[in-house]
Amino acid sequence: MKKTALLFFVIVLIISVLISNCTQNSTGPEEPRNTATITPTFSVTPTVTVTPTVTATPTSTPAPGTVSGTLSGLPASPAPYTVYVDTDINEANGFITSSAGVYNGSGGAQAYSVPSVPAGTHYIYAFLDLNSNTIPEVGEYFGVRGAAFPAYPGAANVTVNGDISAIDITMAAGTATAGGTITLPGDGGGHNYNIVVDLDGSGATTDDFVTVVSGTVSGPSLPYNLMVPFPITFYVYAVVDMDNSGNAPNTGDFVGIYQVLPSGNPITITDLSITNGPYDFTAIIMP
Ligand SMILES: [Ca+2]
Ligand SMILES: [Ca+2]
Ligand SMILES: [Ca+2]
Ligand SMILES: [Ca+2]
Repeated sequence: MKKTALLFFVIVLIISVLISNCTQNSTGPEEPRNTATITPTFSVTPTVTVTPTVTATPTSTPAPGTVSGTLSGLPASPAPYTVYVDTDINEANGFITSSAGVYNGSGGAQAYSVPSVPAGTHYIYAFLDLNSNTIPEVGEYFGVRGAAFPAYPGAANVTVNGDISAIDITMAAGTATAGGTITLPGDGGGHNYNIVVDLDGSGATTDDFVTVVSGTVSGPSLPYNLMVPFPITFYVYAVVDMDNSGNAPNTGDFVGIYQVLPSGNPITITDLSITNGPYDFTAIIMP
């Protein structure tokens, strides 16, 4: 064998031995394997069943209707009457609806009917205007459903849901519910005066007059009594027409308002069984 071949043989032998050792190592005792148990994690989502809540829908809504009844306690005098439906007991600040007619003066009672009253709970009140001037005055007749004047109900008490009948109202003659004396700046004798119960204290707005008392002055002072048929807040003022020019005040007329010029103080009455006051004040000569 040549030297080169011998060397090759030796190298092959060494490599064979090395490979043999490596094989033995790889086939030696196995190392313990990781035996940890892998537990799968499952997320269980609860199944919630939602049951829809069904709310019963009302099948009817409140309906407007006709309110009818009888006014009783009326005097033996023919006169126009008006029945009001309102959110309060105060015709002068507006009302929901009304119905007017004429009482013929017999029997002391009058049937009434107010059509197309909106659904809801309302006050119902009536006025008999003996002198047909549309102004409430002492001796004229008033009534509110649920109480007899001077009493009145503390809350609206007539509920409308369709036609409603037998809403009877007891009427009674109104008395003076407020009064006082106006001191004039001179003798106004023989001149006409107007004393106004007004919601806002301004004669520029006349649709909020509650009542007006008119007459002729007889001296330097002017006592007055008023029929305020409602438990309300109002202003009182007076004009004496010193130049006989008419109702509108002008320079030289006597003017005044309870209690101080120019704005006055409001008056609130709640007891209609007495003459509230005295609400005295002093007038001046209009500049
Ligand atoms: Ca009103
Ligand atoms: Ca009247
Ligand atoms: Ca006014
Ligand atoms: Ca005048």
